[in-house]
Amino acid sequence: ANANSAALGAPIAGTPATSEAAVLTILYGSQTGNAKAVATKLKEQAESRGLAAKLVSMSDYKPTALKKEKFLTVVVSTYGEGEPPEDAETLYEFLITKKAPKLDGVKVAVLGLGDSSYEFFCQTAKDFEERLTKLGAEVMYQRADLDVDYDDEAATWIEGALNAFEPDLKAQQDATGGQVVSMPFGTPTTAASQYTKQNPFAAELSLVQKITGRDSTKDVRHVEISLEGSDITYTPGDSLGIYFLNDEARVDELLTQTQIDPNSRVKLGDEELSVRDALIEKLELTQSYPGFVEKYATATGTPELLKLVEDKAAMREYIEPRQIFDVVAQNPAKLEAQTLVDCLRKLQARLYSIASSQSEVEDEVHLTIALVEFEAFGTEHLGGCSGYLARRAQEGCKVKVFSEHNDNFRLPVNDDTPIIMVGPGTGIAPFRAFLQERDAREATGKNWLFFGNPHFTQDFLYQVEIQGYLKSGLLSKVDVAFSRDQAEKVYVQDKLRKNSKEVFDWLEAGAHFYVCGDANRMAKDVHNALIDIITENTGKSNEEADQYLKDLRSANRYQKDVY
Ligand code: 2AM
Repeated sequence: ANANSAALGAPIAGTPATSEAAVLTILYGSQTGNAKAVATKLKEQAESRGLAAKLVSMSDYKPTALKKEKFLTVVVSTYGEGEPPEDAETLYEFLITKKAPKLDGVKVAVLGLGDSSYEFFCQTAKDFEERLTKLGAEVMYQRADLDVDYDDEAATWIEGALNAFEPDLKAQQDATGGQVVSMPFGTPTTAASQYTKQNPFAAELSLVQKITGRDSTKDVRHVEISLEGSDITYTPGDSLGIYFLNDEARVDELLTQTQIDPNSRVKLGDEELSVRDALIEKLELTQSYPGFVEKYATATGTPELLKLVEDKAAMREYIEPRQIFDVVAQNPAKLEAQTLVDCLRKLQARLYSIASSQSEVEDEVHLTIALVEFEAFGTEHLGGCSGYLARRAQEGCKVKVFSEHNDNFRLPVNDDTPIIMVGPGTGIAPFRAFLQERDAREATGKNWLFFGNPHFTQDFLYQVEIQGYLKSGLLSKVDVAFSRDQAEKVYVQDKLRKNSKEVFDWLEAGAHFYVCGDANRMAKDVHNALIDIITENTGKSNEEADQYLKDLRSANRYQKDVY
């Protein structure tokens, strides 16, 4: 629940209501809402010091307004292979065009959010800082690149940055009459819950049901969780964060490999607990990342691991197939309990796109989760959260959850607006939520679903529901791509291309276009199919088609929830 106090309403294109200079402008570019949440905290902290602050999404920001800024902070995440989040793209590119203004006299500070298990960690933040300074801006406070476990460091950075900005900002404010600008921000879409990422709700896990067939190559689970007893609400398009427990058997092996007494007490922040409990409940042990290898290498003095620290490419290759469990198992060494704990980072909640609408399921929340399962070093490996839910958790047990709002993935406000949904694999999840919602609202807008998976008989997720919606007329059209049911692969983008004219007609009629699922290949291929569809139907060039899609995006009519 982080989007509540942020600027959800009218675009405020960079022109403050009162004095231009005496405002701290906070620009954020956020894919999943994390950067937005941190930016919102920065604004609140600034205002609690009596500093005027303005929070603006980069997607609502007129790039030419930059030249009017005096005090600027940028909070931006990095996504995929070092790319900016979508809402940051336009500004990001503008900064290296000839139109970008001189920024002499502008004071900036940049905060990056990222995931150090990716190669281009916080690249977008680095680029923003570099581009802004090239234009003449002066760095007021040192950039920080925050990893997934960012809460504490974000708070420290905010404090440091505000200390740096405060004297000049106060002086300007006094010089210009001392008004504190308060912007009329839009109303939040969902009420804030007392349960958050930091304070999750212990919810009952009601159902975990396999929905792929016996002979499927995949194990996909339909999961139902009860929110009864909490004040958690969600909107279709939102995600649910889940904390999971690590595999006890593997934790015990790890304790043996490091010769640590399971009952040793360790400190984690303000908490004291047994090392075994810490490893099961509180620390990341599946997703490996360079920071761990580096700390573990130093703590154990393992030469082969120390070599990796110098060689980024080798490090990537090493980490890729290994969970943290594997790194330890292959490099066993006697350690103090606290030393091991200090090598690890806090377990991060996993976020899943919600597959239900509260207008249909009330205080339940449904998810569609693929079990991450692979063979490595002669043993079966499971993903942290999906392995917990599919294999270890019992129905009826409690799981800690919170809802995460995502205003970048929303049904049209207008119920008669048509929508096109492209959701292969577990990408179907938010569209099940959309359909439930539109059904409950008796929305009259047409709904078109593109779904894909390997085999019709094994992998048609929610087949009965989808066919029911077709019959009732809620779904106007469904196109399926069962990739391996014939000699040639068929994917959702092929189905889009096959329906080129009609897809284009829907877009021209005002349809919103949604994509959910794999970011690396599928979403890119779907994007390219859209480009082709536009060029084919209009005679536009590729560049013009690209602009057509950019315009769709600015109008919030092209939205992605990809991972
Ligand atoms: P495949 O595994 O048979 O190649 C959900 O994972 C579905 O998405 C599967 O049918 C999978 O096909 C398909 N898929 C794989 N790569 C894709 C891509 N680049 N674009 C669209 N769908 C893809």
